[in-house]
Amino acid sequence: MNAGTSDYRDSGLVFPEGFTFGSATASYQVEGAAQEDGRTPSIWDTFSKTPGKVWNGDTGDVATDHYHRLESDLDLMKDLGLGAYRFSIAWPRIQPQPSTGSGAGSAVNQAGIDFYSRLVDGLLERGIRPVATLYHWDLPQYLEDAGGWPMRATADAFERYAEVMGSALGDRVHTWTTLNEPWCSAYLGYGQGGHAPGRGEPAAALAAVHHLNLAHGRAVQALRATSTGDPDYSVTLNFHVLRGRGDGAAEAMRRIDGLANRAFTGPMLRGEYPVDLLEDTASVTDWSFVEDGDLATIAQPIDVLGVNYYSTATVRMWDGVSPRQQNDGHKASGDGTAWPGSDKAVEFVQQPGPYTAMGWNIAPEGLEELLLSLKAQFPDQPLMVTENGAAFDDVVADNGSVPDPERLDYLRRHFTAAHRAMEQGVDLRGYFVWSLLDNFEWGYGYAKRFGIVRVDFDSLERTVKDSGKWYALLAKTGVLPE
Ligand code: IFM
Repeated sequence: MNAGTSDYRDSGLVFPEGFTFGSATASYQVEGAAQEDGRTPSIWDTFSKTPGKVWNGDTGDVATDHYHRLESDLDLMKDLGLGAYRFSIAWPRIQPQPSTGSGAGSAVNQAGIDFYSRLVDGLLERGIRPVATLYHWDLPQYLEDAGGWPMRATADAFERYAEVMGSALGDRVHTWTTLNEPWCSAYLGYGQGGHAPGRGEPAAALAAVHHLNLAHGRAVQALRATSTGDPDYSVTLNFHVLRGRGDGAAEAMRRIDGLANRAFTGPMLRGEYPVDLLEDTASVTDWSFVEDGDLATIAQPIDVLGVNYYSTATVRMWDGVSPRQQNDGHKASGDGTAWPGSDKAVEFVQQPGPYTAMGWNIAPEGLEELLLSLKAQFPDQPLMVTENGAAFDDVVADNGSVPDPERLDYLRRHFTAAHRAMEQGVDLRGYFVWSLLDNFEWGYGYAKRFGIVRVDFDSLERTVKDSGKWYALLAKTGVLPE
């Protein structure tokens, strides 16, 4: 027992009865079977097959082959003692073709529904709660061809998709999550261009922000109307925990907090866009895509707010002369910016280490700080850590085991941070480790491994890493292991 050390390396901490220990994945990152059972391309199929967009030309065509290994992956989750599994649904498996224009929306692909129905049933049979995300970035390509998230019609289509999923699985899903990290979808997809669909259009990125927010609100309404069970409703945001440097540090932090965090929490949890965000972006857009009634639609009550946290970011006002630093943790691509309206004002400076294999700094205190800050801002909103984890370059030992002490240490320190926040009154309901499996890490392909279970991408064989064994002990006992 080593409670209370300043480096967050505690053990013996007891998590409350009912605390959810889970793990997470996402459809395009693990499923494979990209052309099977009626699925059509998503923007990530198109993007990953565009030369130069993803390291090594990797694609999600096979990924971890989870689609075909469903039963054994479910058994693996049970062996790990998971209380919940957070997965996402591939929209192009459910509605593979554009609407015929009849007004009824796209035809539903029963094979797609059947796959997720088998997944949900398999989880329930094993005593694992299904936490289903509707959108983890795999937009049907036909919707992007019609303009994508900058278009209001995409939010309309999302509402119809949510109705389909609520009707199909709303009797059994424990928690519905509308969107995963809309920040990435909007700013990396349409502003910076390092994510699909790879567009570098700052005004389109802000329109995408709004239509993703609108899609969230519409989807909560649609899921509520169609789910016959008693699911919880949520959304997952990737919060930016900021540090400031130099003169004007507070201004730099305010600007980035507005774009990264409050652009989503404002409408979703307060029913308004922050005035300073509208001012900061006035040279990029007039926000005329926000229509009467949208904000009320977006601000649907949710049962739990999903929090993804990996590291902090350090910003300062750019002097306009020195080479502008862009260490915001996201693989740059082209001339686009993830920070419309502030790209000429703020720079992201290199942070102190240590770092993970992504180059992200390890800062467990940032998680404690984030959870406390969310409690201060939204006192009645229960929270769930829906992603936390680390990529490291794992080495397989001669005996076939995968010792990954750095990942284990990372997890220990972040669980300690979460526990400390709970001791200070944060209503944290659970924690999902990213990720269950090594998988397709977007622009980095298969080069970055986040799994607590190793996947050999030749044989597709799974091996539980030491961090996975450690996590299984935590999940089964509720006590932070030695
Ligand atoms: O792999 C991603 C995931 O899809 C979304 N959140 C961050 C993870 C690590 O980059």
